[in-house]
Amino acid sequence: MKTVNPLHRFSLRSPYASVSTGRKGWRGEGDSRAIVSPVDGGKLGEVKVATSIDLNKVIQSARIASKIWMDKPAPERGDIVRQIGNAFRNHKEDLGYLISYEMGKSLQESWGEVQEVIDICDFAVGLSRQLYGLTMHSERADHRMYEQWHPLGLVGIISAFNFPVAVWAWNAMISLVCGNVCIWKPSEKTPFSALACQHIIQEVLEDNDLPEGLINLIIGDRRIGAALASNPAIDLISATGSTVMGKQVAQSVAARLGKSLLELGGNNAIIITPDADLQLAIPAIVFGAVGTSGQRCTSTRRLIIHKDIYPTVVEKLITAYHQIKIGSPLDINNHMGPLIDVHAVEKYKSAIHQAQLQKGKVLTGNEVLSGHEYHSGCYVRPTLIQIPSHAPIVQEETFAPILYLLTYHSLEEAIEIQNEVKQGLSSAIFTLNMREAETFLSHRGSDCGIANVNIGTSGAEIGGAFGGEKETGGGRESGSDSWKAYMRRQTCTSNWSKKLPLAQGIKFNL
Ligand code: UN1
Repeated sequence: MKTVNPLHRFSLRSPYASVSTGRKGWRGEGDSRAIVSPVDGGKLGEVKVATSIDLNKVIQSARIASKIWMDKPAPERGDIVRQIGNAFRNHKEDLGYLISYEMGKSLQESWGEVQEVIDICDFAVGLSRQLYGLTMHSERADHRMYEQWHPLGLVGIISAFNFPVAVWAWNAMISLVCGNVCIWKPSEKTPFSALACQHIIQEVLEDNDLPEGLINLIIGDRRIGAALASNPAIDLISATGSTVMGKQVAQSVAARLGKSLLELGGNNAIIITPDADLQLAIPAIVFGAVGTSGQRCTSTRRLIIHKDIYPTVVEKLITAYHQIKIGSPLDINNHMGPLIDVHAVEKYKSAIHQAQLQKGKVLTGNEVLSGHEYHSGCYVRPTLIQIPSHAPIVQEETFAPILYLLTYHSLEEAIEIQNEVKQGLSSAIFTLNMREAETFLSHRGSDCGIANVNIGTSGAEIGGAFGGEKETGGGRESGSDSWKAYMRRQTCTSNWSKKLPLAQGIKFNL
């Protein structure tokens, strides 16, 4: 099957991407890179990557835009984001196709991803009228004390291939209403989805006569990400990706005492207790483990099953796994598309091999698919592995549809297994037993940033704060009060009395 290149819907052919100038496109002066779809091996086009000179130019124009943008009242900024949300509404279908073709997730999931962009725009619009600070009662008479939130300035956004547009939007849209200008470094594996976003936004920027440097793109590899992180002009670096990358970014930003917001790896588990409703649990597990071909940071990687129901759960899971349709993500009937590239396939193979060396038993899967439909070499079969919980490979996050099946005897033991990994992003329990559910949600329960009951580990709504603890990096993006990370807090005390009383009752008489 040869797919029509979805780029054509955006008239973003390769010459456009490499030679166009101005805010419509991208002006890298570095080497050209060919971008190949994992769906069918077709070439999406070529992009020129950025040099450090390009980065400096982008920062210069962002600085100019920043002054103009900060001066706009927040609700006016919100109105621009409202228009951006509408532009994404108009392009939901097309952009979904492009995401699926460029990175391989199913169309349903790609449309869900664009919906996430639209949702965060709506959230940010409301937020633009709710950037509240507190007021405090001063201990001094006729003094007013309060806090207010100011824009930071320039926000650098480093995003990963698995959510090529949504995670950028979480950061960019909140950042914009907060009064910041953004510089986005998307994954070098998915530059066309990023270019399409710039293209979609373009008409809004033009209609509103906004400066060129308001929403910027910089395409490049890790070196550009590192240059962005170390640049003191960038007030906040929000980075999503591997823990290895996050540690480098964190150190580089900390070295200049800058601000960073990290959303890194997960090693998410679901606990299945004897009181679980398996009608809910099985589809949630399968979606969590095979959705986005196991390449979400929230993907379910470990299943912690009570020993009494283990045989039943395993049987149901194997039956469900045999029903998964694998193939082009542009075919709406398929559940699961390819992995991002052949390197990811190697990591899938290697993890399964290591699991087998560590007393793991493959129950289904462990196959790289071949044949015409799969000729890109990136399609694999989702895999279930029965393995002891302490096996070292279980502690690793492998970005692939591999689910480790572990057993437990008591809820305390299940929670201990759940928490013993280095990562702390998402977690879930399936139970209809209130005590089990509440224990899991209590401070003695899950140590993750996200804890769900009777819902899988992936597919969070934008309204909550998204992120996790430990090696997941500690940052929170998206909803709730995550916006505070994109602003600076100022505590103000104003004296309207005729005296100068000092705090803490200190006397200082001249
Ligand atoms: C990610 O994988 O980096 O909760 C983000 C989810 C999505 C976002 C995942 N809403 O699975």
